[in-house]
Amino acid sequence: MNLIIKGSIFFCIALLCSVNAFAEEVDLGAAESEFQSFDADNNGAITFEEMQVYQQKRFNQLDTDKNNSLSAKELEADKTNMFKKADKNTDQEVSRQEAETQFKEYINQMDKNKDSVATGEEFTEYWPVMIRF
Ligand SMILES: [Ca+2]
Ligand SMILES: [Ca+2]
Ligand SMILES: [Ca+2]
Repeated sequence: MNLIIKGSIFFCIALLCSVNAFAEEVDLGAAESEFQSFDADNNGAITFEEMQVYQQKRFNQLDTDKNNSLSAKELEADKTNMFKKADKNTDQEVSRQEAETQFKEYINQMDKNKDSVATGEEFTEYWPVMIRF
């Protein structure tokens, strides 16, 4: 009995600590400034098109050898992990198609009320999921 109580207390403390660490680790200020780089027309909402425009622009920046594919080395410059997650066939390369699919998935998951745009609030809420590998 004692052991079970001790065990559950330990579990609760561990849980509390991890929640705290999570909150401290994620910089929501970064989410706000990142939102603005997605929201090209500054209307406070990100459309599917704006998401893909951002994705293509960022892809071009990361693809330094211009072979239309992001290698593991090129992906090191992707500090947000947004592109690293796109490698679905795990060949250590992210193709344009994979990046497009990944960013479609991001906005679908962000857009909780399914009005086809992601607001700043929806974006900030989803931000920690998006940048986590
Ligand atoms: Ca917009
Ligand atoms: Ca490349
Ligand atoms: Ca929405």
